[in-house]
Amino acid sequence: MATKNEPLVTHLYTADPSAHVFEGKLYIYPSHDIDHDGPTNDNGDQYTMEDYHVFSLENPTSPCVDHGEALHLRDVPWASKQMWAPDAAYRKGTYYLFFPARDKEGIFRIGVATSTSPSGPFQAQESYIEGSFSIDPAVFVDEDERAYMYFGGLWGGQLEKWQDGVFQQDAVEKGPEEPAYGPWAGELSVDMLTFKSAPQEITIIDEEGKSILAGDEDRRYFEGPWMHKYKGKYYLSYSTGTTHKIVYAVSDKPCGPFVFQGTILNPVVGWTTHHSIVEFNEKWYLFYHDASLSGGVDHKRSMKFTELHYEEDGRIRPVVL
Ligand code: FUB
Repeated sequence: MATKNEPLVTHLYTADPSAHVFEGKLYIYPSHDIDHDGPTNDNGDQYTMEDYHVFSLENPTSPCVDHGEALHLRDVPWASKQMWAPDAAYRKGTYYLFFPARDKEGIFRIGVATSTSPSGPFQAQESYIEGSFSIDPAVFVDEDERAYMYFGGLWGGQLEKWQDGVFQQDAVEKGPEEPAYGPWAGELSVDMLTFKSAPQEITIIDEEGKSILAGDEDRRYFEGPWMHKYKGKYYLSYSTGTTHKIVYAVSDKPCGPFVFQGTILNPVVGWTTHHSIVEFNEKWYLFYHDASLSGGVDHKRSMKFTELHYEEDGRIRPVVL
């Protein structure tokens, strides 16, 4: 059993935990970090992951169970390397594992694999989702059963290279006074394997209705989107990357525009920060990672969780670890 701010497991390095309640249990879909001595850079070459394990908790005080390898790179026909932050969803008897990886040309795409069990094993589709790009898929199924995928990450995640709808290796990054890059969102078809319509970029604005700017590194989107709904409002939370925070913005609609609210989690040990938010038995939990177990090695991270609280007005109380 993990205690507050302790790794959920210590036999593997795990990161980017996406938590869901399936079949009455908490299931966690993290990245599986690999130990190596290769290069570390802004392109994210240090994140060399090759497979996914699925984990579960009967409840927040029970031991974390490792269900073993659920999908390996060798079984994904279109992918070449770097299986980064995944997510999972359920619809009509099938579990879907969504995951980013580089294709054979080195371009990040988002794929999907299916299983009849939340713990896998998952069977990958022949190709990535048509029209997908970049990293960090987060799939949200709304109360009306419509499913949306949120995705995108700067730098190693290549988001800034897709601004004209095609991959441009030499795309010029936006200046600090320009509106920031947003995450993208696309509604999924009922088969959960394709986009129903082309994904669109999401706008994040401040309380005066002005766009958050690219130079506003304490508030602008970097990577790791997550969507949840609380009292009828849509909460988009994400990592600010270079300032290492988890922050959030709120909207009345699933695809925004979203109004920036504040910080959920201040910087943790390690460069990246990545989270998910889930309700279980009428309590809310933040799943996150840090690199404390490895002594601060950025690509050797451990998933953790803590309870999350809302204020009366719907604001999220910043987490104190
Ligand atoms: O785990 C690899 C990458 O690091 C993820 O895709 C990002 O969100 C960051 O956590």
